Amino acid sequence: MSYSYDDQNIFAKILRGEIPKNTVLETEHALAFRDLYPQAPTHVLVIPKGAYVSYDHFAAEATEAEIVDYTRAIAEVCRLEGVTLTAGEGFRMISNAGLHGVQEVPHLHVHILGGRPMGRMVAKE
Ligand code: DGP
Repeated sequence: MSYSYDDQNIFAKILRGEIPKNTVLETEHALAFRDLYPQAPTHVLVIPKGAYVSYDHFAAEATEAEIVDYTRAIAEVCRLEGVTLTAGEGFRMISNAGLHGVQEVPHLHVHILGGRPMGRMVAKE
Protein backbone atom coordinates (compact mmCIF):
# COMPACT_ATOMS: atom_id res chain seq x y z
CA MET A 1 0.00 0.00 0.00
CA SER A 2 1.29 3.48 -0.79
CA TYR A 3 1.42 6.46 1.54
CA SER A 4 -1.30 9.06 1.10
CA TYR A 5 -0.56 12.77 1.58
CA ASP A 6 -3.15 15.43 2.45
CA ASP A 7 -2.05 18.66 0.76
CA GLN A 8 -4.38 20.69 2.99
CA ASN A 9 -2.29 20.03 6.13
CA ILE A 10 -0.91 23.05 8.00
CA PHE A 11 2.71 22.53 6.96
CA ALA A 12 1.75 22.22 3.28
CA LYS A 13 0.03 25.60 3.69
CA ILE A 14 3.16 27.00 5.36
CA LEU A 15 5.27 25.72 2.44
CA ARG A 16 2.92 27.41 -0.04
CA GLY A 17 3.17 30.68 1.92
CA GLU A 18 -0.54 30.60 2.80
CA ILE A 19 0.07 30.98 6.53
CA PRO A 20 2.93 32.76 8.31
CA LYS A 21 6.00 31.10 9.80
CA ASN A 22 9.04 32.13 11.79
CA THR A 23 11.84 30.81 9.56
CA VAL A 24 15.10 29.53 11.02
CA LEU A 25 16.58 28.11 7.80
CA GLU A 26 15.54 27.42 4.22
CA THR A 27 17.46 25.18 1.82
CA GLU A 28 16.68 23.68 -1.59
CA HIS A 29 14.72 20.76 -0.12
CA ALA A 30 14.05 21.75 3.50
CA LEU A 31 12.45 24.41 5.67
CA ALA A 32 12.98 25.00 9.40
CA PHE A 33 10.71 27.20 11.48
CA ARG A 34 9.82 27.72 15.12
CA ASP A 35 7.05 25.64 16.68
CA LEU A 36 3.96 27.74 17.41
CA TYR A 37 3.68 26.13 20.87
CA PRO A 38 7.30 25.78 22.04
CA GLN A 39 8.00 23.10 24.66
CA ALA A 40 11.59 24.22 25.34
CA PRO A 41 13.79 27.32 24.82
CA THR A 42 14.76 25.82 21.45
CA HIS A 43 11.86 24.19 19.61
CA VAL A 44 12.36 24.15 15.86
CA LEU A 45 10.49 22.04 13.31
CA VAL A 46 12.43 20.86 10.26
CA ILE A 47 10.40 19.67 7.28
CA PRO A 48 11.23 18.51 3.78
CA LYS A 49 9.64 20.52 0.97
CA GLY A 50 8.46 17.32 -0.69
CA ALA A 51 5.10 15.70 0.04
CA TYR A 52 6.12 13.11 2.66
CA VAL A 53 3.87 12.10 5.54
CA SER A 54 6.37 10.57 7.94
CA TYR A 55 10.04 9.76 8.40
CA ASP A 56 9.65 6.20 7.14
CA HIS A 57 7.87 7.53 4.03
CA PHE A 58 10.70 9.99 3.39
CA ALA A 59 13.48 7.52 4.14
CA ALA A 60 11.94 4.96 1.77
CA GLU A 61 10.97 7.21 -1.14
CA ALA A 62 12.86 10.54 -1.14
CA THR A 63 15.68 11.12 -3.60
CA GLU A 64 19.26 11.00 -2.38
CA ALA A 65 19.51 14.76 -2.96
CA GLU A 66 16.48 15.36 -0.73
CA ILE A 67 17.81 13.07 2.00
CA VAL A 68 21.23 14.70 2.03
CA ASP A 69 19.83 18.24 1.97
CA TYR A 70 17.27 17.52 4.71
CA THR A 71 19.80 15.77 6.94
CA ARG A 72 22.35 18.58 6.53
CA ALA A 73 19.61 21.15 7.24
CA ILE A 74 18.96 19.43 10.59
CA ALA A 75 22.67 19.71 11.42
CA GLU A 76 22.69 23.38 10.45
CA VAL A 77 19.63 24.12 12.60
CA CYS A 78 21.36 22.48 15.59
CA ARG A 79 24.43 24.63 14.91
CA LEU A 80 22.40 27.84 14.50
CA GLU A 81 20.49 27.12 17.73
CA GLY A 82 23.68 26.37 19.67
CA VAL A 83 22.61 22.91 20.78
CA THR A 84 25.30 20.76 19.15
CA LEU A 85 27.60 18.66 21.28
CA THR A 86 30.52 20.78 20.09
CA ALA A 87 29.09 24.17 21.08
CA GLY A 88 26.15 23.42 23.38
CA GLU A 89 24.58 20.93 25.74
CA GLY A 90 22.71 18.72 23.30
CA PHE A 91 19.12 18.34 22.19
CA ARG A 92 16.31 15.87 21.61
CA MET A 93 15.06 15.11 18.11
CA ILE A 94 11.55 13.66 17.81
CA SER A 95 9.53 12.66 14.78
CA ASN A 96 6.00 11.50 15.52
CA ALA A 97 4.18 9.30 13.00
CA GLY A 98 0.54 8.31 12.83
CA LEU A 99 -1.89 7.36 15.55
CA HIS A 100 0.46 5.64 17.96
CA GLY A 101 3.13 8.27 17.40
CA VAL A 102 0.53 10.96 18.18
CA GLN A 103 1.26 12.92 14.99
CA GLU A 104 -0.86 16.07 14.77
CA VAL A 105 0.32 17.39 11.39
CA PRO A 106 0.61 14.78 8.60
CA HIS A 107 3.68 16.24 6.87
CA LEU A 108 7.06 14.89 7.99
CA HIS A 109 8.68 17.06 10.62
CA VAL A 110 11.38 16.55 13.19
CA HIS A 111 11.20 18.54 16.41
CA ILE A 112 14.58 19.86 17.60
CA LEU A 113 14.19 20.54 21.32
CA GLY A 114 16.90 21.97 23.54
CA GLY A 115 18.03 24.69 25.88
CA ARG A 116 17.06 22.70 28.98
CA PRO A 117 17.33 19.07 30.18
CA MET A 118 14.59 17.21 28.32
CA GLY A 119 13.67 14.57 30.92
CA ARG A 120 12.94 10.95 30.21
CA MET A 121 12.36 9.87 26.64
CA VAL A 122 8.74 8.68 26.70
CA ALA A 123 5.79 8.86 29.05
CA LYS A 124 4.63 5.56 30.58
CA GLU A 125 1.13 5.32 29.14
P1 DGP B 1 3.21 16.58 15.97
O1 DGP B 1 2.38 16.09 17.11
O2 DGP B 1 4.60 15.96 16.00
O3 DGP B 1 2.52 16.44 14.63
O4 DGP B 1 3.46 18.14 16.25
C1 DGP B 1 2.99 19.18 15.45
C2 DGP B 1 3.58 20.47 15.98
O5 DGP B 1 3.23 21.51 15.08
C3 DGP B 1 3.10 20.89 17.36
O6 DGP B 1 4.24 20.94 18.24
C4 DGP B 1 2.53 22.28 17.17
C5 DGP B 1 3.04 22.70 15.82
N1 DGP B 1 2.13 23.52 15.04
C6 DGP B 1 0.81 23.27 14.81
N2 DGP B 1 0.30 24.23 14.00
C7 DGP B 1 1.33 25.07 13.72
C8 DGP B 1 1.43 26.26 12.93
O7 DGP B 1 0.48 26.73 12.31
N3 DGP B 1 2.65 26.87 12.89
C9 DGP B 1 3.74 26.38 13.57
N4 DGP B 1 4.89 27.05 13.46
N5 DGP B 1 3.67 25.26 14.31
C10 DGP B 1 2.48 24.63 14.39
